[in-house]
Amino acid sequence: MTASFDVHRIRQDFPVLMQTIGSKPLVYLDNAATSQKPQVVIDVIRRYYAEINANVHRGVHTLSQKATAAYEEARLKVKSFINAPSERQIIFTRGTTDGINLVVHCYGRQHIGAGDEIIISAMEHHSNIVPWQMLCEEKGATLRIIPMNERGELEIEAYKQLFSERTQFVSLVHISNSLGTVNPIETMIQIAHQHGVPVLIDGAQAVPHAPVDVQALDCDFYAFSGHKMFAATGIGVLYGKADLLERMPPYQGGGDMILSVSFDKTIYNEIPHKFEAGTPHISGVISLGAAIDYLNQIGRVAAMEYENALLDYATAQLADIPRVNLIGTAREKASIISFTIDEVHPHDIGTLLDMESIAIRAGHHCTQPVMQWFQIPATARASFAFYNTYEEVDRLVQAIHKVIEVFHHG
Ligand code: 7TS
Repeated sequence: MTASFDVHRIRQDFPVLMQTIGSKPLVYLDNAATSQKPQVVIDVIRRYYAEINANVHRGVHTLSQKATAAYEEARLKVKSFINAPSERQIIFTRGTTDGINLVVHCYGRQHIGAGDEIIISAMEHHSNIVPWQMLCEEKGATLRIIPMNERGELEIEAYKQLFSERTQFVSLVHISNSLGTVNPIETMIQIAHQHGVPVLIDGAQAVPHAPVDVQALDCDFYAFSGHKMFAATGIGVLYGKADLLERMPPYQGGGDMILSVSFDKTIYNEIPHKFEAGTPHISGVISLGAAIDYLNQIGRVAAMEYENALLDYATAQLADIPRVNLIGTAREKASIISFTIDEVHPHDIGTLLDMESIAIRAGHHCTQPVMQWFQIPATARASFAFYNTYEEVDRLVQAIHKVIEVFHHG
């Protein structure tokens, strides 16, 4: 337990957490799906619309200048947050899914052809499978899959064997949303680079949980979502190495992504604007800046250590309950626990926990191949954030006992 982390004070910052559902205080354990928003993030969105709403990059008037300054200031905050070399390498997207699709569309379609191979892992979210499958279908390329073991850890020796002359790209999840596995991406990126192959990292679950340094990782692309890191929905970030981004064609055509347009010739804007066609999600971007300020203020490492301690506490208790099976027991894990209960469908677990005012997710978590690997239809998943408490873990454990009671002795 980290004594320096005052979770009860932190919780006061999140108005959603203050409510009761039915007669009991809400226990929100669905943070991997989306996180709650601190008051400072909510305030910044309200203030933007109440005081400075204007379009960016196009007006000489005061409000437009203020909106543009706030928008570009948020880009600088993201740059520092992930230690990117330059703000030119920070592209605002709709989220992780959009960032991955951008890379597939703008990099993949240029560099991947018939007979080529793309390596992904057995634990990818659908958003890091389906866009690559679509590209393979279009180009006649093939997906190669890094296998995992029964703990839900990727097999690094098998990964090394997957590389061939035809390997053009590696796309990997940093932290698995259904298993909680933290992948050794630094090593995996190095291995890909030894073969001259670029790597995209899906950081949707990693950025909310741990400090990320894109230069230390040396990844070529890194995608994540604002809504999972305490900012608004509909906003995300794609980081890319500058030389790759500069050589890539635009994603969509429209306003803001051009320097000049005539019917004879259009000249595209510089990065990152080349990839941000149309009016962006201005309030979302500003909310992301506020979420970053908030995370820096509470202390990223302290929050991560607290979450990890909470994970250990919850795992030890759940592992002790007869008929509960933990799915995903990697040695390196983040604060996500997937589980099943013998002869109880995960959806029934979710419904019964909801009756106890405990929000978890039940389903395949957009990782159907993971479910197929474990030969289960779905899991129940509790995912923690730094605002969750030990008391909430106790309530989860009690409620699971109750589910077992209902199904096995009822
Ligand atoms: N990659 C991972 C690892 C994810 O967990 C998710 C969303 C995505 C990509 C897609 O992010 P989006 O913001 O573009 O939708 N994961 C989940 C989840 O676990 N439950 O709901 C959404």
